[in-house]
Amino acid sequence: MTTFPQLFTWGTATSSYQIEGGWQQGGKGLSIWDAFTHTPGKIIDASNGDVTCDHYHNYKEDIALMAKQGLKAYRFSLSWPRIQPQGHGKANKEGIEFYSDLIDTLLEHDIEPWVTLYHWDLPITLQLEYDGWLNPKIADFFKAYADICFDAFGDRVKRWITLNEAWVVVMLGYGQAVFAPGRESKTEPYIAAHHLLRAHAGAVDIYRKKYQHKQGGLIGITNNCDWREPLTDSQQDKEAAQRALEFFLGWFADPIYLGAYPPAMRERIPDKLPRFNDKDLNLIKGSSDFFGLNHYTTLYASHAEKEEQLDIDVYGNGGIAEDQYVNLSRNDAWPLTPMGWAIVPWGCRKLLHWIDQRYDHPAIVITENGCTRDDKVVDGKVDDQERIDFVRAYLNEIHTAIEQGVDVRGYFLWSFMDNFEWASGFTKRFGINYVDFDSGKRIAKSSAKWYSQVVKNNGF
Ligand code: PNW
Repeated sequence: MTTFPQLFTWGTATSSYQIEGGWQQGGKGLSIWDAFTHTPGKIIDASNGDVTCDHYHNYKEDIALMAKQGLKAYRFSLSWPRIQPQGHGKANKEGIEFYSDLIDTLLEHDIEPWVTLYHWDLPITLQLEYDGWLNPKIADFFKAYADICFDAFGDRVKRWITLNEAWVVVMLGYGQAVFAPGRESKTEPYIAAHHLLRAHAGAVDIYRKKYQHKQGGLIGITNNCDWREPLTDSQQDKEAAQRALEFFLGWFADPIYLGAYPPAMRERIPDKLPRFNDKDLNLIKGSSDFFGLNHYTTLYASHAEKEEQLDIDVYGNGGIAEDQYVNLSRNDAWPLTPMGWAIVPWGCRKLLHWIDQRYDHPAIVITENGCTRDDKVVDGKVDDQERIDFVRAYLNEIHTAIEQGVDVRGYFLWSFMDNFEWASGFTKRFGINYVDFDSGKRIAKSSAKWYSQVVKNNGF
């Protein structure tokens, strides 16, 4: 049997917009995702998160299911417009009560809450009045919002994540227009990224100054990154893969762990990259107590010599290709999930080593990993072997990395239950608990049972 370290955290994850519903209830304001989904043409199946899993009304039942499955930790996010309907100003009492009850219910079931402050549902007022993440002022708004949350929940919440996947926010939201707020630009992602980093650091600062010493929790950021494997052994391709990783994860992790944007970015796009002032940099450097990582897939990287050689948009998740001079590709032998994401478990191990070396052996928490499969319900059950195989293979590689000395402290499976998968709507199902969206019923699937065994045995 493969066993994980004694204090390893096992859990599952969700986010507010994807599961809550109750979009106009309890005094909640609107978010950019409410507006985006209600705009015809933005979501594949024209669906939205108005109701989704209706977790807002069923959270007690959902938490009871978690407990039944032996889950020890649950990562979820707070809806900023549920807490501050206008994005600034007074907190909404009903919103605070909702999350307060949810947290109490988790603790009653001995489940540790891991709370993300921002998983993409920006109050729409901040978009309309201030241009969202493009405005430097957003950092102050985020800090004030974070302060409300630490004050209201920090007596019981000991694990905080400021931002989920700043890379997705800026690349898909401000670069490629596929996520809210739906902007398409070659320069705005760098500006939005800059203010996301400043906002993160401001929230961490207030936690450390006002709360951490008395509440005793930890705070960090979660970034996402695929692995980039050099296409060939050539020096040029190796450098291309390194460059691609610096433009992906280094963009957000280098300022926090090394105090500057990565060398590849500073060399190639000095004029596009905003500069930190000393005050910002002081706050950003060292602003994460753990290294939150979401990891899903791997691509090859190869060097492009000139612009004409760039294969732009073939694999649209590489950042701004013209800035990197990197081409991405796939091995035909790699199996694909229905999302089109390649299943390459060893890429996860290599990425963990890359992080370990570059950032001097940080404590890493895998805050998301998982896959979507074409599940079918037969007689109230789902034969979910493909997802079990996926998770087992990735966990094996993570375990190998731990044996080789990488400090991995936890694993959160995405996702606790099927939910609204952003631009894919309800056409993709990541959850280990099947949700019948017509009746709102949850069906525990085979992988849910298997994963709970892993959790119980602290190994597999
Ligand atoms: C993450 N990409 O999103 C999010 O944190 C979850 O909310 C989401 O449901 C999950 O992964 C599955 O998609 C991502 O294009 C979205 O590289 C897109 C990308 C990566 C992560």
